Amino acid sequence: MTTKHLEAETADLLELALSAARVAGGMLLVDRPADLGVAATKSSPTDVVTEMDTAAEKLIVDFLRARRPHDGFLGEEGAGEAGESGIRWVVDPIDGTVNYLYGLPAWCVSIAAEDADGAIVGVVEVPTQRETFHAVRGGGAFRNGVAVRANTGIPMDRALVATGFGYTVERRTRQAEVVRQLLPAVRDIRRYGSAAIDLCALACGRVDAYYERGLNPWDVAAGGLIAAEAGASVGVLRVEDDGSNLVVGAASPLYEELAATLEQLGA
Ligand code: LIP
Repeated sequence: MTTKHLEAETADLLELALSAARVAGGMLLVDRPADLGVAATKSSPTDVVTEMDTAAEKLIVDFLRARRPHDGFLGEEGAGEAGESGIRWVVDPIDGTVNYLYGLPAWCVSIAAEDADGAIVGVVEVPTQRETFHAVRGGGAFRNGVAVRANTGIPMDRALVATGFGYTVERRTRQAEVVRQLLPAVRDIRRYGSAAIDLCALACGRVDAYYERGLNPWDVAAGGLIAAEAGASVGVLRVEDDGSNLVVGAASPLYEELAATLEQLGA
């Protein structure tokens, strides 16, 4: 493929990702039952969220498949197809599900297109904040169309660090211990509840660093590219026996310092 063709295809992928994220985000915002949080205290709240999650993923996958029938798919709600075009869409219809359930604003739609070298396009749509983050590999990162950069030159004891916790008791017990030891060494910790939004916050300087163990590919595919294109180093460290890895992001040299500290703490 010539460079021109490649650029045209990337632009096409970006347009599709932006459109799909906008449509799904709008649907999730408008169709969220007003009493969803109240339902949480009643019978089966998670089912309503799962229904919304599944509907949004179907909307995204149907939209993309209609336009690019030969691509592969990997989605949190089960989409999984190898495809034959060399492009795979990695979709998280709602990242920040618990926030969505409770009516908190930090949830998003995350869509990435990957080729053999990783993410080529990433879009994170945050409907409640009217924010769209996007990046194209080698082309920078943007918030509502305006270029963003990660903070640089932040020493660790001044760093605002975002993190997240897994769902199992074992994992979060260990994560709590790591936070206990890390907290005195940094400015403060933030836990928004959406890995994709954390990575976008890193990209636009709302936090200085981010780390979390045990993320799934759809949590990190789009946000990871956006943070990296904003100048942050984003690394996947310490794969453990259970297959879980530790994602760390920050601009250098904070990245190296934080990664070494997390390593020391057994994060
Ligand atoms: C969640 C993340 C959150 C993380 C959880 C979970 P979900 O994704 O974005 O930040 O701490 O482990 O993966 O379940 O809302 O799609």
